[in-house]
Amino acid sequence: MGVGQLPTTEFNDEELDEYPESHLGPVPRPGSEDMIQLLDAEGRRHDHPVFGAYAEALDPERLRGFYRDMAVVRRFDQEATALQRQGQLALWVPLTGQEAAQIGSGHATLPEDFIFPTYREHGVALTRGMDLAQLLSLFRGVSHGGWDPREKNFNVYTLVLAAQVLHAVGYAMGIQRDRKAALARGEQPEDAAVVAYYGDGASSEGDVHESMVFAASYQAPVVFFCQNNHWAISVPTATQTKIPLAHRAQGYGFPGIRVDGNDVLAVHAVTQWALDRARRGEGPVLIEAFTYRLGAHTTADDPTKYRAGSEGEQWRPRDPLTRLETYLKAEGLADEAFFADVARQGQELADHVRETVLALQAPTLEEAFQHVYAQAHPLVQEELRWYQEYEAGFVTEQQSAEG
Ligand SMILES: Cc1ncc(C[n+]2csc(CCOP(=O)(O)OP(=O)(O)O)c2C)c(N)n1
Ligand SMILES: [Mg+2]
Repeated sequence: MGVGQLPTTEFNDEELDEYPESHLGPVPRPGSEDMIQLLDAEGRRHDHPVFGAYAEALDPERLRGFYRDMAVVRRFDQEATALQRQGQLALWVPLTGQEAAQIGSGHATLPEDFIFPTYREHGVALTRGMDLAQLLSLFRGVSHGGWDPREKNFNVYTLVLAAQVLHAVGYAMGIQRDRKAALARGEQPEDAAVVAYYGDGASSEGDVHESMVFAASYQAPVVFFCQNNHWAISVPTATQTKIPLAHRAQGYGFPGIRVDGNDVLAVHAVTQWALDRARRGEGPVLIEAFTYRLGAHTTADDPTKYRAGSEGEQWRPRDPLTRLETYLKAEGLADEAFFADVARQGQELADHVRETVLALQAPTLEEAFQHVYAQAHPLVQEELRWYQEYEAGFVTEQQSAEG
């Protein structure tokens, strides 16, 4: 195959017309032509027959809140990257470019919903009210998880691609069964739903297929939120799929929507629509958030080795923060004092994160063996004893100094 024939991210819209209408559900045909967008790259608002109302319902305070969170999490991302470069973290996974996809979807969730993130969902963590300093204990290597998933209904980060998608569907099926049991007892349970985050690369994992089959079969209250940031480390999305990822939902029999992932209003609207639907018991939805990873895959990666700089230049004008800033200013919804305050809040968070991370203590040997099982396990205890004896066999610095 010559270089000219290499796959691209362009799709043939004529072929898409062959998809049967009945499989699409009550939403506009997904695809490159029909990507949902409510705020374009120039900061202009657009209406939409289904999703426009969700954006209309947002008051100026919430719009400013979306901007603030996107800006603050970007500042957090810079600080974490700096901490890694200064040797304080083993690794960092930057989110820059994906703020709208994360802040928009995260703000569509309710406290009772349960979130299954990958390793990059720092923006979603912020919307859940997490202390972002907690995220860094994992990347400093002082914790196996970093936080209690039950505190904010935000699962621990999962580095095994797509594993959390299975967990999410299992959890959603659990919600269904608990709900049924509660109703049988005459109680009125909360209508909670689940969001499973994963990437374009992870979409190729068999786990995602199995998850979608189960979710469809049991009408599980789950939203599959795929952030298509165009790269799986060095592999472009075009290698993972020959059709828009959102179209895969048709094969499972539930709606798939492609949304402009850099448009926080559209992402919020589409996710809220999908979550409402899931909470009503109408089953899963797949959302493909079309976005772009502006930075490296991780701090261990050098994207200049595999992608052209011109690609980033194409995406920079589509920056999720710029378009909302333009809109807020044009509509007179935010003044300079607001933007200065956002910058101050970002700096405050960065200072807090730095201070907290530098003070993090390494776990004791005993702590490192905890939480393998819910209850104490004889094999783990035996391994701990062996390790303690092994460690005790070393000469300490003090003994060595004393000769
Ligand atoms: C099961 C599994 N296979 C391979 C890897 C190595 N790996 C880590 S991240 C990554 C790319 C993931 O790309 P994508 O799903 O698009 O998410 P993104 O990193 O772009 O957010 C790979 C291959 C892994 N962590 N787990
Ligand atoms: Mg990706």
